[in-house]
Amino acid sequence: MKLLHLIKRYAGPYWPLIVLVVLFQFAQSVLSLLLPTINGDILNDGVLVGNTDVIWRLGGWMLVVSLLQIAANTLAILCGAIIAMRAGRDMRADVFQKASAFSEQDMQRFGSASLITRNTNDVQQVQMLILMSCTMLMSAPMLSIGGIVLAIRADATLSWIVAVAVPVMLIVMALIVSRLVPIFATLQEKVDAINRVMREQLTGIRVVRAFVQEKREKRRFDKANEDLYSAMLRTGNLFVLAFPLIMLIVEVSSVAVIWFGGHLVDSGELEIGTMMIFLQYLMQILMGIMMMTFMTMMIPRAAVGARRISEVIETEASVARGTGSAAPADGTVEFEGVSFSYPGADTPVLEDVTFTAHPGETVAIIGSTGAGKTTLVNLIARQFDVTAGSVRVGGVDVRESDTDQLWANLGLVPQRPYLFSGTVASNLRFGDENATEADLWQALEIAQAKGFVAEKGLDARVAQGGTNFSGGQRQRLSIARALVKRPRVLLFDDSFSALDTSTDARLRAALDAELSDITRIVVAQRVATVQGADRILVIESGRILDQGTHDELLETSETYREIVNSQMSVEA
Ligand code: M5T
Ligand code: MG
Repeated sequence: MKLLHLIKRYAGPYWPLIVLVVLFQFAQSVLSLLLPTINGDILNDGVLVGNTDVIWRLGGWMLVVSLLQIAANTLAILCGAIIAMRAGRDMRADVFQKASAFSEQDMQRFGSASLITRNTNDVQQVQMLILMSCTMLMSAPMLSIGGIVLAIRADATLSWIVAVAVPVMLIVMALIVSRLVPIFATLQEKVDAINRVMREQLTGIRVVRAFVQEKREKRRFDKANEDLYSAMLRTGNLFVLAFPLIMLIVEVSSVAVIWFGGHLVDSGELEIGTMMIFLQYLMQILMGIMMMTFMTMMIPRAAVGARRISEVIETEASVARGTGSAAPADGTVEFEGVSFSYPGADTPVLEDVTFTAHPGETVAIIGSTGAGKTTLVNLIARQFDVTAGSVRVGGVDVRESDTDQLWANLGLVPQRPYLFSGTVASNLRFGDENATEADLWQALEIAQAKGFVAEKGLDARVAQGGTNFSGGQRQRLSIARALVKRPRVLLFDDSFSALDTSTDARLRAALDAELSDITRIVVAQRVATVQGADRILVIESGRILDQGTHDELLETSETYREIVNSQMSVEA
């Protein structure tokens, strides 16, 4: 079972603490079982009356045993808490690390909301179970079984009460557990649903407002919320029912002991102390059963959590990290007969793409929406693996090169630039932690971002996703971030689209002047952006239709001429 496996894996390393927990639980149970006997002996001892010496001695003895029992219990809980918290910490670290390595495809499979629930709520369930086990996995059965044995030994004539109370308790508990388990099993998914809806709405809040869809979205959230509410309410109802039932069984059986025991005491067949011993053991037995029940109830919820955690931990990221040790020798990017289809799709997005970009060259890619430009760029960064052919960077197939080395050589400016919460400087230093302020300013200058950053300073706050910057500012910051890295290959995926034409032109001029030895691959929609490139690839439906310089293409390529004409007429 996944749960056991997970507990073994994450609590296992703390085995010295587990040994301590077992010892403390054992000590605590033995001491608890000892108490009623001492207690009863005091009552049975006729000499007690008026004999202060004996009272002090036996009373003191009881006090010592109780204190020892409390100490053992406290230590067991303390060690248990340490084990559980550490196991939880380690689990979260592993889930985070796994999720960070996930490719786009894996992310889509789990969904980010679910990954977050898995790493918080699910881990918490397993952690709780570990904690509960550490406090009572051993003491609960010891108390009930030891209690039964000692109660029977104390007085066989009252034992039939145990024989009735224990099965009744077991049946009631079994009924409650059997009702709770199915509800518990679905709780996690409902928490997931809440997170998913809330996350989506917060991300898309502007769209929701602009389209006046707040009511609809609210209904969607209410439904998920209502779902969780009613499931929680049902568990609550069962608990409310459980406690009075348990108390009823406990009280009725103590009344029975006193009633029947009282008669026996009356007729001189039973000593009053023995009756008290019996009564206290009966309580311990019932308490033990109750504790075991609560543990049993935790198991299904924790098991669901464990399954969901294991799914993440056991998933091999679909694009494995390169195993090879080869590092790219230079900035050459080569595509050789590359075809690619997205997993699960039947039509290829790229077909038989072949081209080479040498260090210092600018290769531009132009083509209509959905032509496969982003896909092509992502293949260089090995976000996906090619279906056929090969992609080589610096002469090494990307699948055979060391992934960290590969990425260290690439500076990617994604189509949708993402900035992290922090400051402008902390975002730029993603490229190189040790970059000096002068380096940062230089990069900002090339990226034409110096103007607006200078106003706010390098320590200007950046909101999550960079939402407090305009689209064009974000693009330029993410260009600067790639430049700080000083890579051998720069990949611009439509990175100039949000810039006005004059900023675009200045940016390209600065890039040409400063980065003459760097390979540049520029995806663009605007002819002006690609015009000066050493080679322009015109792609359509994943195929390279034509390639050449601007002037050559004007001569040879029908499609390129159409693109040029369409943009001329718009601008004219
Ligand atoms: C090309 C499909 C998409 C399109 C084709 C990124 C991505 C794309 N596709 C997927 O199925 N899954 C994905 O994760 O691939 O898409 P593209 O490469 O993004 O095209 P583009 O960059 O040329 O387009 P644009 O709009 O950025 O100019 O059919 O469905
Ligand atoms: Mg794109």
